[in-house]
Order: sequence, then structure tokens, then C-alpha cells
Amino acid sequence: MTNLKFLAAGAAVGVFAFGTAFADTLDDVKRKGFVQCGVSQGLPGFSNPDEKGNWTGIDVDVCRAVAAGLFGDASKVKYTPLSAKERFTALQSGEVDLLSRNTTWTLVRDSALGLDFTGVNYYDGQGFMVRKSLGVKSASELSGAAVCVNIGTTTELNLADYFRANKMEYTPVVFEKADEVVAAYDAGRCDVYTTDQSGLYAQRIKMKNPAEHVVLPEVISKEPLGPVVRHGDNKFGDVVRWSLYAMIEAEEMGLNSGNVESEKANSGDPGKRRLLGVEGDLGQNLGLPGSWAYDIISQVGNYGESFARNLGPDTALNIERGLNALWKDGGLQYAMPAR
Ligand SMILES: N[C@@H](CCC(=O)N[C@@H](CS)C(=O)NCC(=O)O)C(=O)O
Repeated sequence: MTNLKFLAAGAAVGVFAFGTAFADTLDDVKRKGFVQCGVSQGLPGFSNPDEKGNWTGIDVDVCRAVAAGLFGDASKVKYTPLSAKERFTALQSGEVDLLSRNTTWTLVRDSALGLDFTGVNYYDGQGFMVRKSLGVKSASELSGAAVCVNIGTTTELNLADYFRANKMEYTPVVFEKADEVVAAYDAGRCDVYTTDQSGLYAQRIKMKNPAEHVVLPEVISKEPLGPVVRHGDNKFGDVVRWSLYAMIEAEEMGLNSGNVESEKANSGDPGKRRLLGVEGDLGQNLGLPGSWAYDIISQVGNYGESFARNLGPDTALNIERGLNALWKDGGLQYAMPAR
């Protein structure tokens, strides 16, 4: 009986912690004047600092878009680098307001961990990398391999599923920091490196001789990566969701950082006029200034610009749009209607 009481009391505190204590992240963020954004510890194309500590990447652009929408200034962001293992505790505890760190949207994370996913800024899938000299052409040839992998990731779980389902053996070689995983693989401590395919391309740049490694054709999982807020943090969650949608919607409408000023001044298109705050009160509904989407597009760019700048053919990653093309070009990126 006593135990039951303890459990009930504990549950109530849990609800309070997730439901009330952080319910006003939007107000808190407005008051302090910046967004505290949880990012990776350095993943080129997604969230990566240069030698001066300036962060860039497609995940960083989500943080910057939220700041642009809120404050009219994309630079009002502070970054907290987090390992895969640390990331959820950092969000749950309030150390960060927003997690934008190549994080896969799964049922358990969305329900049991007190988190809410606000969208998908990159559709990915897990892959394998090996040394070309191994002569392996398919993942089906990997039985008996030592596999380097990051702890606290979906990668670890999918790896186990894949080998089990295919009745193959493997030896996991696990590390907490992604750089340790890459260094171990590069030093030959394992035969295979596995992570999200985008991560394989990103991390290959850091290896001693990138041309010596090949990504195998198999994609063994779905990895929808997106920004995360605390469960119950609906107002702030809405701001994050619609900041990302504003970037996608802008690409759908043909608005970009180069033309948005003249489009705002001259366009007669009702949808563009609404999104850019010339007509209506979309921003007000989100608790944002009327210029929120204009500020996002002019300062951060549309989704396609962000993709091209961080991941596209002109970057060292050289990733195609693929699943991340707009829905009207055969991809999955689709913004809900801004009206
Ligand atoms: N998407 C997967 C994997 C995420 C992950 O942490 N991947 C590693 C390997 S690419 C990583 O981000 N490393 C960069 C870092 O920790 O800085 C998940 O959400 O669990």
C-alpha cells in the first residue's frame, strides 16, 4: 500500500515535470533573448563548428530559423554540443530548449522519453561502410565482422536486428563519442562502420584517406531525423514545427533569400502575401512577429538553399536530394498549409 502511494506521488511529479515546469519554454526563450540549441559534437553538413566556433549545418539552420522567426535575428542561438547518449537528458532537464541533432523519430522516444518530434528535416536510412580493400560488395557478406558503432543510437539497435534477422554473427565495437567511432574504424580496429548514410558521407571526410572506403548499397532502416522539444511544450513546439515548414513552403513557392524582399514588396500571390506577413496574421497565431517567415527566408534561406549549402553537390558531402526532394519532385519534403 505504501509502495503504491510512492508510485502515485512519483507519477504526479513526473507529470508536473513534463507538463508544467517547462510548459512556457516559448515565454522563457523570448525573455532570455536566445534559443539554447542542442547539437552534435561535430557532424559536417548537420551541425559542425569551424575553428572560430561558428556552427553550420542543416540542423543548425533549424536553430537559426527558430531564432530568426522569434527575434528577427538568426544569430540569437547558443549551441550545446551533445553526444548521442547525453542528448535526451539534456532536453528533458531543460539544459537545452530544442534538440536539433540528427535524431531519429521513433515511437519510444516520442512516447516514453517525454519528448515531442516537431517534423523531419532530413529523411535518412542506416548504411554500412567498409574498406575497399576488403572486396565486400554487399552487407550480406558481413557475417563475422567487427562493427564500429555509436552507443545510445538507433544505429546500435538496427544493427542487432539486421544481423539477427539474417542469421549472421558480428562483434560490436562501441564508443560514446562519434569521433572515437570514426577513429577506431579508421585505425582498423573494426571491419565495418555503421551509422545513418548521411553520417557515413559526413564522417568519411574526416578519415585519413576517404577514397579508400566505400558505402555498401543496403539501407537497413528508416531514419527520419528531426528537431525535438519536450513533451507538453506545445507552444514552443508549434514555433519549431512552423519555422521548418516555412523553409519548405518557401521552396515550394519559389521564394528564396535572394528574391524574398522583392516578392514581399511586389507579389500579388495570396499565399506568398500571407506567408510573408503582408496580409493576415499567421505570425500572431504562433506568438511571433508578422515578419517571422520573411526573416527566416531572408536570413536562413529556403529548405533547398539550406540543403545545397550544407549537403549538396557543391559541398564535400555531395549528397543528392533523393528522399529529401520536395513532394512535387518525387521526394518526401512537404509543408503543411500555411493558412
Ligand atoms: N539518427 C540516429 C544516430 C544519431 C547519431 O548520434 N549518430 C552519430 C554518428 S553519425 C553522430 O551523430 N555523431 C556526431 C556526434 O556525436 O557529434 C539516432 O537518432 O540515434
